[in-house]
Amino acid sequence: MNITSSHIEEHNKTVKDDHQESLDALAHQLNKRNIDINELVEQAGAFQVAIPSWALGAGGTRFGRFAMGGEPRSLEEKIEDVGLLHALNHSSGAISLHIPWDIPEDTAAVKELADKHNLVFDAVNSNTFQDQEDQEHSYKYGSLSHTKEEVREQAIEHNIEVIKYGKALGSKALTVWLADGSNFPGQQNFGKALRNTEESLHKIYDALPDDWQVLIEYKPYEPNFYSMVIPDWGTSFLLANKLGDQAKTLVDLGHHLPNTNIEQIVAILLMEGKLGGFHFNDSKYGDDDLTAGSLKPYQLFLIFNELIEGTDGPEELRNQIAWMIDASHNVKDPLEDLLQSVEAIQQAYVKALLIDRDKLKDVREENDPAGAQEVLQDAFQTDVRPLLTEARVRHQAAADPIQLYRALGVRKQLIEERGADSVATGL
Ligand code: PSV
Ligand code: MN
Ligand code: MN
Repeated sequence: MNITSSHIEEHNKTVKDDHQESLDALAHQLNKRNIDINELVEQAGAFQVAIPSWALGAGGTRFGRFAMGGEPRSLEEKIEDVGLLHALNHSSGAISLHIPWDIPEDTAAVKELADKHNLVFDAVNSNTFQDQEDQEHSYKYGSLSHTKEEVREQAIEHNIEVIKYGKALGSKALTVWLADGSNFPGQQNFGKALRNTEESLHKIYDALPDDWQVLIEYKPYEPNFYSMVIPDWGTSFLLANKLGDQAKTLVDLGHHLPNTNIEQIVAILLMEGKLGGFHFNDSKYGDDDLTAGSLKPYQLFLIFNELIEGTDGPEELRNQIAWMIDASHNVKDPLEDLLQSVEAIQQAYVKALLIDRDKLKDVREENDPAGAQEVLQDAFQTDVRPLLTEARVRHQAAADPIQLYRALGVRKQLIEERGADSVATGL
């Protein structure tokens, strides 16, 4: 399945007049606020969010998985799927791989295929939360934190191998998410488990190329429901500080207890130069159940407000942080879902760029909380969709990606090519 430039042009022609009308109205509105719409269109068009290789199939829950057909059966097909997304929205120009789910047999060929789709490789992810067939020691009771040295060594070796794959593909970061923890009180010595993790991470850190980063994720619960070895940002931050400048914290929006003030965490990590990456998703009950921005778009906006506040400009912000989606759903077409996620993230980003920073500074100085809310709402309530459409059109992508995806019957064609019962590899 290929989306060609004529598919795009045809589609864009059909929405051209309507789009122009909405864009002019928005430009007029922004002009009155002394905001140049073209500059924002440029910023929006430059924003890229990496797609995780594990989000391209129907994820399922522990109660079942309902394959949707046409799911990618190999790493090559996963790259093709991300290529489709990028052709449609021009903002999904990177893919994040999970090893060993996505072992590139021939790295040069895989890189060439990605190049063909204008994709680069974002952070590579290790997997020490599952046992593989040919594995000597089990991770049932942990990996980098394990009580037994031989298990820790095996997990360290795996991470070093993941770095090697990433190097060959041009990645610049390793993301470590540990499932390590305990299920019952008394099962684990908390201090010892953390110390073991720190020592193991040190060995991985020593194998890191100079221009790489290691991103440490945290998660308060699951798969262990009593304790996790890296449960929160404080523990991740602690480890990142002990390791050195190349180690940073990764914030996954789904990895917080209810009502956590994530934007404040973001602000503090940024201030300390330790915010390395993001995993975007949304959630009502836990982890990555919902599409980014589908439930709490205001929270997403507040997070971007802190991101912009804490960096020296949009370009610096874009380059400083690894942006990625981390989601897995049971019933949506994952490609449609990912298009929606990227759009929601871009909306939050652009709306945060609209905030009148001088005014915000003034009302804060004057201790005027109502004034601060007015400033934020002025930006948040602006409908920036025409601006994002314009960014896509200017980059020869689809004015309305989902509309074109459906009009072209992409899923139907993928089912014809790959079969109605094809299930994504990995997971
Ligand atoms: C498990 O919670 C998880 O969703 C983490 O967020 C990781 O980033 C992801 O899986 C892939 O390992
Ligand atoms: Mn994650
Ligand atoms: Mn997660």
